[in-house]
Amino acid sequence: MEEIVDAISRAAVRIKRAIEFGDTSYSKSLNKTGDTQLKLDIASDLIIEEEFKKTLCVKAIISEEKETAQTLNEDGKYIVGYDPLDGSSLIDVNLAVGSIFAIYEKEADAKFITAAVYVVYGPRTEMVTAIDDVKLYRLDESSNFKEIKNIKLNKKGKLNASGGTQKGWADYHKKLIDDIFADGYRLRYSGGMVPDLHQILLKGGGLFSYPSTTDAPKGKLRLLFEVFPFAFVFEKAGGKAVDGKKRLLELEVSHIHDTSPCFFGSGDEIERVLNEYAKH
Ligand code: P6P
Repeated sequence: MEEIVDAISRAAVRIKRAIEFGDTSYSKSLNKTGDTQLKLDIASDLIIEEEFKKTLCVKAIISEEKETAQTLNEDGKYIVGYDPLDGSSLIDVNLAVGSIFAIYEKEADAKFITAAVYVVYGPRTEMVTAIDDVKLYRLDESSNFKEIKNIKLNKKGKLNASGGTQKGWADYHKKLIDDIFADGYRLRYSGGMVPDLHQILLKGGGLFSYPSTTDAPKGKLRLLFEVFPFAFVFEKAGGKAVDGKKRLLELEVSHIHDTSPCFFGSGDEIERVLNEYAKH
């Protein structure tokens, strides 16, 4: 596992430089989910592939930017699902973006996830690893990630990151979100999953939601390389992660680009979600 974190650290340093000084224009190609790819999406994906190719314990990789899985080292133990540059469309307005990694043994499935790592490219470059516990690292002036602290969620938080097109929300979802704001929670939503969830983890808790909507009935966020890794991080940090009815880490995957409605948060906030959604 240390080899994988080292590979991600090397890739993160290279991707940080590509974001700061690279070509931020759009390419002519689309990814599997139909998003037009930034040249940076493609460059970041290539950087990560190159670093994992040197990491013999990585058997295969599944990238959000590619249609199918790729075998790298036949005798490897792990399969890594990753989103190389999540929220990349925010780069041209200079907002934080991130890379997300789920590490699976045997096969890419929630029941075989053994670790999760994400990197936030913001005013500072930070990395969070969830293996046995959740640790925060920060890139220092010599481009090394230094351990800062362990991350633990409080039982209840103050932030509410309410995603998804609001005109497409179910009435009961709108009631849930309005009730949370009526209790004094603060809206914190940038449109970047990584910084939005990072903020909730570091500010002690709250709720991030990307529900089923009329325009995205199965939600928008991808199971293998966005939802499962953050569900693993939140549960290891003492929080919970559900689809409205059940644990996200109990969901089955039928296609590598499957999505799901998702809620990540502190225990109290997730209980509110489950109570409201149980009525429908
Ligand atoms: P919306 C970025 O495109 C992303 O995949 C996640 O990073 C983010 O949480 C979500 O989409 C934002 O979606 O519909 O609010 O723009």
